[in-house]
Amino acid sequence: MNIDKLGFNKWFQDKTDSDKLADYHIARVITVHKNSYIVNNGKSDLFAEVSGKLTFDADSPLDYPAVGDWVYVQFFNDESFAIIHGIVPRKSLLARKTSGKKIAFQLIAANIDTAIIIQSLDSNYNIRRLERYLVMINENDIHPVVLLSKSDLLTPDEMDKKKSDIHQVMPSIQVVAFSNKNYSDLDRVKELLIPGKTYCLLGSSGVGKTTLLNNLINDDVFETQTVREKDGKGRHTTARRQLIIIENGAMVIDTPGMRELGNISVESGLHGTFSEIAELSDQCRYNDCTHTGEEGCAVLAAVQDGIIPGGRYQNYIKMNKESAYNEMSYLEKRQKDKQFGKLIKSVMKYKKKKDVT
Ligand SMILES: Nc1nc2c(ncn2[C@@H]2O[C@H](COP(=O)(O)OP(=O)(O)OP(=O)(O)O)[C@@H](O)[C@H]2O)c(=O)[nH]1
Ligand SMILES: [Mg+2]
Ligand SMILES: [Zn+2]
Repeated sequence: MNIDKLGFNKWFQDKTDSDKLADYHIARVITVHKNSYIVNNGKSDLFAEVSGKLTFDADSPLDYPAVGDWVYVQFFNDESFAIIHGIVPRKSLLARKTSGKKIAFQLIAANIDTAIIIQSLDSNYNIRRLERYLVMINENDIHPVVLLSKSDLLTPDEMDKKKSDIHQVMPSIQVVAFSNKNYSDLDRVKELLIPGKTYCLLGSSGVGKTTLLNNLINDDVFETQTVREKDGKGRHTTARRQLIIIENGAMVIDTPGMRELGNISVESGLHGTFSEIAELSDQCRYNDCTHTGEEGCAVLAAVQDGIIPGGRYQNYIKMNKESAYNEMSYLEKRQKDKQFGKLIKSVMKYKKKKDVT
């Protein structure tokens, strides 16, 4: 095998710094541990660490390698160990803003061609959550596909209803329902995976991402775990992101289920996912309409007429707000938080006073 088979195509060749190729080799990051990596150079897997200079120069988590990244490496000990010196420009990046005061990013994966969002057809199925995933993916210019797992739990009619509910709000998205248990339509899932392309499995803990991967490689290599009886939630079994090459030569990245998908929205992703709202806003009376109560708002009118489902509208407004908050500068945010802190303090004082009198 060589690195072309791992997906190193012309796009990356053109972006590679030829000076660096005099000193370094190219490899792909296939596993990210806490402070170390496993890379593959087209021949074998090697343990790797980043160079001191890379750490020193890094300003944010975005400057560190993610699973799927192409990196410049130096080999040691007969190609059994590697030092990562730099990252080849990324074609795409799945990252999300983490919640909390500081604006920080968590890298999910790099150089993904298609993101596979998995929801299971039990209590996990949720169109609003699907929209949130799509916003994250749209903003990163990655092709999305939806898989509905655990189809064995539903009748064909119930399943068709859930599929058509998705298509009602997202007409063009590809949706495939399948089962890891009785293998129904597993072939259709396999057909989605093209050799040389990179896929990333996304979805809540317990939906069956790792079980699917085990089915794709016909082996129980990776650990899975039953879902808690009480609330149907998974237990966060997969702890790290790793890239696996399946039989036909497609590459699949398994990820740990995300606890929450807050704070990820950015303008372009929102507009891509809620395109009918973006289009309607041209017809609002005011240019800066927030669609929350203005007169002559075309979006609100469409909600009232039932053209846009209420839940979808609420989700849009909520994500829009989060996006505005995230795009504030760090200082602005701190000020806002401070103001909020002051407000809390004065309320507490007031309460105390009241308690005393
Ligand atoms: N009935 C049914 N159960 C399934 C199906 N797919 C997965 N499961 C079960 O769901 C549980 C969770 O599966 P995992 O593959 O560990 O889920 P995961 O998405 O990898 O979860 P995390 O690693 O925690 O993110 C396991 O007990 C699986 O056997 C399916 O299609 N039908
Ligand atoms: Mg897993
Ligand atoms: Zn409006």
